[in-house]
Amino acid sequence: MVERIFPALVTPPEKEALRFGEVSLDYAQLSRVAGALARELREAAPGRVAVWATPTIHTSVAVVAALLAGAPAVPVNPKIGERELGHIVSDSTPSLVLAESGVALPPDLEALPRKDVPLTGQQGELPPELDPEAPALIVYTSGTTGPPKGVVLPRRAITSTLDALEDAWQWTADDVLVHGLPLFHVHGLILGILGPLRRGGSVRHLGRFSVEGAAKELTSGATMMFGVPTMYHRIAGEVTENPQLAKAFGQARLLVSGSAALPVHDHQRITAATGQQVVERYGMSETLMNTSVRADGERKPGTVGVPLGGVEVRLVDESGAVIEVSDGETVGEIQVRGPNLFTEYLNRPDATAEVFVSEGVAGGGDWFRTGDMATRDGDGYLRIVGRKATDLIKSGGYKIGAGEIENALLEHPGVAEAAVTGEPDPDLGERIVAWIVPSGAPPAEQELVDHVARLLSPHKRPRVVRFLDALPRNEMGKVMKRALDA
Ligand code: MCA
Ligand code: AMP
Repeated sequence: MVERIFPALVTPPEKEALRFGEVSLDYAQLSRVAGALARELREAAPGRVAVWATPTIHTSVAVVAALLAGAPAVPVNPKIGERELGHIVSDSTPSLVLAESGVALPPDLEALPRKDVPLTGQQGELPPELDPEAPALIVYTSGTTGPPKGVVLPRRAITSTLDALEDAWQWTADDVLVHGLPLFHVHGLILGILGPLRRGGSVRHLGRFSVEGAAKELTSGATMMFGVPTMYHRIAGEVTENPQLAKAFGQARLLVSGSAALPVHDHQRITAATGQQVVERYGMSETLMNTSVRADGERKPGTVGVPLGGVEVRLVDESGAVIEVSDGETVGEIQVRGPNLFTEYLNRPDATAEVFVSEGVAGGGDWFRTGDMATRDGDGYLRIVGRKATDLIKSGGYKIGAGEIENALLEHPGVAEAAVTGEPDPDLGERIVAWIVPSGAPPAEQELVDHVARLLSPHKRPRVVRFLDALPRNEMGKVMKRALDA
């Protein structure tokens, strides 16, 4: 028999599973409601289902039900713009959309059959567990050019990554997680919701992240927090000023940061004020989690720890040769292999073939090229030092491709040419800068910002707009982005 993704839904423990503000479900209630919805989804034989992924309990129930039913779920950012949504719907062709009742949907989703997500349901049999290779989730992620790609995640990637984290973080059913992450990406959804449910533990979601909100939960039973570096940067600022808050974060069993690098200065400020040493882990939509500082291991700020159980990690140099030394200095691209990996980019065999290699050459093989550059020290700890692609920007923990923003900007009538870069930002890690050659009188900055937010997503909007007479180009006509940054 295949092992279940959520054993706790079969024999529900008497405890809270999910809490979002005033609304909560215990395991017996979640088993009934998600089980009933799963049976409906199976009867409708729907193929893929879109989930309107607001930060609510409804989204969690919808995704759990889709997993129980075996319907691959496509979580959609509820602030998504029209261009990006159009792409996701036409690429993933969901047969229906799951959403909280009464919530208005944009036209591309309104056009699909809709099923409201209930919070009560009849007791019944849970559907049988599926093939571990079957697709569970399709998560959209940005590349350097073109629209986002759908990362197809099989069921075994989810279970293997969550079980490796159980080991690395000594994560148990007694843990109560708090976070305020969005539920349309791996971090907030797979680690932050499915993680506690697989352990038979609890999660309290803040709806929207705030330092005070997280502190309040940590003083009333929460044991762990997950966040992106922007959140920890804000925590570092506040705990330094406020001893009450410092005490609250000091009580946590484990504070975990990921999705981007947490600067050593923020690590140090948090440790000085709270006594906590934040644990960093490194992952990607395509690979789920690869490495982590272990709860029982040495904490080395500025590193992302050691490979997780079952995950093979290697560093590869420019020529494709595997780097054998562990000197903390030699830089190579991180490549990974293991059960945590995705199966493919939806409808993109070309893009899938490009990222898998065997012995350094693209086109097949089972090693995934992350594009992240790192060193490895004598204890096997990785330190991420950069990224191969300059056209990928990490802002607030979101990965954003420069190309998709440039294309959106070029759709504005006031823009003749556009180039997008990332610039260091103390709060967001990197901020998006738009360099614009106007087609006539320069449009208002805010108009361009709103234009990108409306077409793509608010988190992809430029935070700075700079107007130029011409973009610096090389003899081939290619924009020299490094000259812009200078
Ligand atoms: C602002 N807003 C706008 C506009 N300007 N809306 C429309 N048009 C505009 N022009 C709205 C926003 O929608 C938002 O609404 C509010 O103003 C503030 O937005 P923003 O400025 O973006 O907030 P922020 O302060 O920059 O947010 C910081 C944040 C956020 C909370 C840290 O960046 C965040 O949640 N990051 C998490 C990213 C993440 O989960 N990444 C994981 C990827 P409202 O106020 O209603 O919200 S998975 C991954 O990376 C891998 C697997 C891994 O390793 O984890
Ligand atoms: P995404 O494609 O949104 O899943 O983002 C994955 C990328 O986030 C990785 O390729 C890394 O560049 C970055 N990332 C995730 N976790 C960390 C971390 N702890 N430190 C540095 N970068 C990270």
